[in-house]
Amino acid sequence: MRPHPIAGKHGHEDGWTGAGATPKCPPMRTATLFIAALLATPAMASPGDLHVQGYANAGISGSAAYVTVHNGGSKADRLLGASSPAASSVTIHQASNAGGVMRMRAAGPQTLAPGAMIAMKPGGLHLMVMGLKSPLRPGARLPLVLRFEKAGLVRASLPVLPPGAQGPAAAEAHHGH
Ligand SMILES: [Cu+2]
Repeated sequence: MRPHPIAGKHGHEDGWTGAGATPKCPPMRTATLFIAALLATPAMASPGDLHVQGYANAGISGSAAYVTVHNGGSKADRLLGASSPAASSVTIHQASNAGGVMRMRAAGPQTLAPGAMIAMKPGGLHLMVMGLKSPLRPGARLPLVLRFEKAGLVRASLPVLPPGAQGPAAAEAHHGH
């Protein structure tokens, strides 16, 4: 996916439509992931070593979610992708500021060494949530499924914060297992 410049701030807040940035994610694949998520048992996902926290921004048709994943186990893992039953697609994105112009692009799998952490934050790594089936209001929760190479599917429920809010410390994700 080619970089798409976003003038000024990173525009994931209310009103952002995602025009021109439709990810290549066939509906079939999303459906398959969702079904897999429903069938996964806690034993299959074995998320015990992966600790997920985070939050999502409020949004109308699209939003951004920010999670931190700490690997408390002794084996490396990789975050391969994500999905949500509340959205048509969730893509790992990387934002960067080049000469005052905020850009973002699809990021590949994120390696997670033992003891290490994937730390998403505004202006950096984030999850692009597109095609919300209903608007995300502050106070609601966004169901999220993270797909790992070794641990499999790890579910979380992210609190939805007002646009522009930051503060994963005040918004611990509740594991959905
Ligand atoms: Cu993005």
